[in-house]
Amino acid sequence: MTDAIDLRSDTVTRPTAGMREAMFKAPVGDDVFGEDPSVNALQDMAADILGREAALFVPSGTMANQIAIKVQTRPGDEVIVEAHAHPFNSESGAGAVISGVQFQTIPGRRGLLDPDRIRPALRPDDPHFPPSRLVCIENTHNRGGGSVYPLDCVASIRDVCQTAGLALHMDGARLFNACEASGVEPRRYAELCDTVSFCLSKGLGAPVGSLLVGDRDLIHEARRWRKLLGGGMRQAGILAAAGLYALEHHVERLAEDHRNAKTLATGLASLEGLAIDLNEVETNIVIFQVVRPDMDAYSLFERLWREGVLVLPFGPDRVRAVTHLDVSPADIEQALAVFARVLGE
Ligand code: TLP
Repeated sequence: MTDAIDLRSDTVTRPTAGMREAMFKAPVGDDVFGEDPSVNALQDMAADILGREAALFVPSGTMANQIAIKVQTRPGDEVIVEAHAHPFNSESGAGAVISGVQFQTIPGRRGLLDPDRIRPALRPDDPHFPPSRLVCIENTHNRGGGSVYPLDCVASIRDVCQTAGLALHMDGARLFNACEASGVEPRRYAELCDTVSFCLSKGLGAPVGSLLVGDRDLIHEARRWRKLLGGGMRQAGILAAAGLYALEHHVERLAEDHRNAKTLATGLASLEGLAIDLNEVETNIVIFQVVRPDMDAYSLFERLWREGVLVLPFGPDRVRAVTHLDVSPADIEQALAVFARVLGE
């Protein structure tokens, strides 16, 4: 459906002409030998933006999260996450397969963990229990509706981790959305975490790739695990060039996506049969409820699909719509007209 208004995810963006040109011209080498100048430049830039020693370019956000878990745990350890966290729910059980860890989930508010609920969840040093080793937080939180972690909340989580000797990983797949919305610089979040991952292939508009950022020794170890998992890429500079372009050209424009999300949410709120709290729309993710006896998330999704508006059911009565680089204000108006038509039927 090439003419559709695709609000399923910000992963669907296609590289712009400028990005394709940068990819075309990219100097390349063999990155498994550490010789790809574009990959090295991207890793340096990522480390610099986040104010950390080193960064590693990996094929996906999933691999970044899983390597972060791998290098900061031992088999049998426990990883504490919010109940709707991506690594627990949407990474094919990789934590169990790759790292042999188990997850302890804590319900959060819109996906955000409350530091006061982490403390009692920590395991005492007792042979019955798995050692608590790592906390993973998600910023923005996907299933929480693009919610943003306040910096002081991350600082409090950091304090809990430090006191108990746990590491802290931030799944920042949409870190730059969080920063745009909160006005917090990426490095302020990053200085509180042991590792941070972020994706180039979501709102930033690159076709492929994520970064894992942290201390030099940890990233050195991460490089070995990337190879072991089959993520060692050769002339990956073609992809890294897209990432460099994205970091240079597509960060500030995320504000546009956030404005479009607000417009979409405001329009949806005025439609009979949908429920949404506008205060909860902080970034580019809009999650709303279908509250009609004759329709659920799946039937609404199907009707919209037939009319060329693509969204994602997130459960029987919840739907997600995500704004991004390939969605204009005019697309939002058009999508709202389709929603009104479909709901009025
Ligand atoms: N999320 C995808 C789907 O898996 C749901 C999406 O469309 O939002 N962390 C977070 C918070 C994510 O939202 C995602 C992808 C990932 C990690 C994984 O990234 P990829 O898809 O690059 O492995």
